[in-house]
Amino acid sequence: MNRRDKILLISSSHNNPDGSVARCERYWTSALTLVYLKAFTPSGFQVELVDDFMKPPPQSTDAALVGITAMGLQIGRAYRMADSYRALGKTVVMGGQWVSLNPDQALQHCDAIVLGESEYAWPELLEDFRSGGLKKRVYRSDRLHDWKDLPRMDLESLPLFRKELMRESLYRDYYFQFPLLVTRGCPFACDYCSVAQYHSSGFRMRPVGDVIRDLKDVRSLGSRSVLFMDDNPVANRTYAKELFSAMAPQEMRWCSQCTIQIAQDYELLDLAADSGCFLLSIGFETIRQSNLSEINKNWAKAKEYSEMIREIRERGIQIVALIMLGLDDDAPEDFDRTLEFLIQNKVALAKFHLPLPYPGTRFFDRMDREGRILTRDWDDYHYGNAVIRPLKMSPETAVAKYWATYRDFFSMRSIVRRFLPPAPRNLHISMHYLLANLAFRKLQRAGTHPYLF
Ligand code: B12
Repeated sequence: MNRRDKILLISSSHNNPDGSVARCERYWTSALTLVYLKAFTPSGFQVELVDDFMKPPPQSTDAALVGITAMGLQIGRAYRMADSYRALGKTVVMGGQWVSLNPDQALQHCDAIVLGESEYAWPELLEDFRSGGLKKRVYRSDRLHDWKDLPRMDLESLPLFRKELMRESLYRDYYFQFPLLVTRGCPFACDYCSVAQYHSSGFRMRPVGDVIRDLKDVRSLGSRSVLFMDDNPVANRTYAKELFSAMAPQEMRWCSQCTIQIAQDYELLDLAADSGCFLLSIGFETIRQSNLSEINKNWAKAKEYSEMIREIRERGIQIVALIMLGLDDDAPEDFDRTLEFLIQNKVALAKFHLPLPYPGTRFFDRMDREGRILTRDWDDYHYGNAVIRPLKMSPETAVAKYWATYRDFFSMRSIVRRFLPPAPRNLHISMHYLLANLAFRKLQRAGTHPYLF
């Protein structure tokens, strides 16, 4: 039986190269997408949330409508799931960044898509569905939500959150980093970035008071640790300073993705540290300025990176460096130079990426024009694959150097050089990431990618 008042919302996982589905027993954080959509669902619908990363979505369901979200590498599996639910007679809808940048491709697999932000389009789609059926194949709202007074999200229903495990853990504060929405988008227009494309380089902020309300909700769940669901929370310095000042008395710990802009203003950096920032994932991308120019990220200055990293570390904030290897001006030796740079600058963790052009970005269009796209099988779109032909080496060399760089990043010598002496502030955080390095080293030595893609 198909129930029109029941919705199954799925966050897709991805397929491993051997075809198995990537799964985990517990995870350190969660996206907010599912609970956010649930919060915007009109009353009268029953909503079931499944993160495919944790458990397989039900093969049979009485829900008439299935909504699927996917990021990056997950899109291939998401499309296959959409096809199979449609074969069961379900109405399938999809949304998110990949889908919004590639609407025609997505529409081959589902009945309708929500293009762009869905705060208004999602309820409209559901009302259409309830009152007889979808009226459009593409739902797109003509206005953006002002992001004030967002409905409260049911964080306990996050499928990846295992409350009982968190409560039992000695490492409770590190165990699960609750997702927190603060800002959306980024004003820059780096060519490879789907966020820039999706938000047309727009940037929006939630009122500081609303963010503090959500922080208190997390606190009431017994946690002091949050991860911003942001792309660049410091894009507006005045706002970021106000936010961090308001966060400090809450005595929470937080981590986030952000740009190196955070280290262009030491007052901002001090406030971030004092408000509980312990880890930042920063897209340095490359230590060659010519490469930064190539990807339209010339606003970042590679020659300033060392000093900026030192300033961040001195304040007790650890860094995850996001690095692209094999950009157009990189020769194989540049992989080694970059590795040495990360070691010398005592970077806690690094995530290496061979250049991966997401369709719908300017980077993809350029690679396509230059005839350098090597595969259009989206399951291949992970960071250890040569998806584009590099200019100064063969794809095979790029892949071999990629894995060698990971191996050497997690060598004992590298770990010792990166963690000794430890950062002067927040010694326990340094120790935590030292242990994390040893765990990733073990995975890497066992032949597994140190991080889940
Ligand atoms: C949290 C997060 C994660 C977590 C997810 C854990 C989990 N499974 O729950 C972790 C850290 C594991 C992760 C991993 C990855 N991530 Co991620 N992640 C995010 C992050 C920071 C927040 C997502 C979020 O909650 N946003 C808040 C919600 C409310 O916004 P939203 O998801 O965009 O949803 C809105 C709309 O898009 C729309 N919508 C979205 N989906 C759907 C579906 C339906 C049916 C409808 C109606 C609407 C709709 O409605 C919402 C309201 O407007 C985003 C960045 C960002 N700012 O969103 C990146 C982001 C989504 N991730 C991205 C990527 C690439 C990845 C990885 C592939 C990276 C990698 N290392 O390989 C992996 C994939 C994981 C895997 N296993 O395969 C990219 C996606 C790019 C793209 N073109 O698809 C993003 C945008 C980051 C970036 N800057 O590039 N990620």
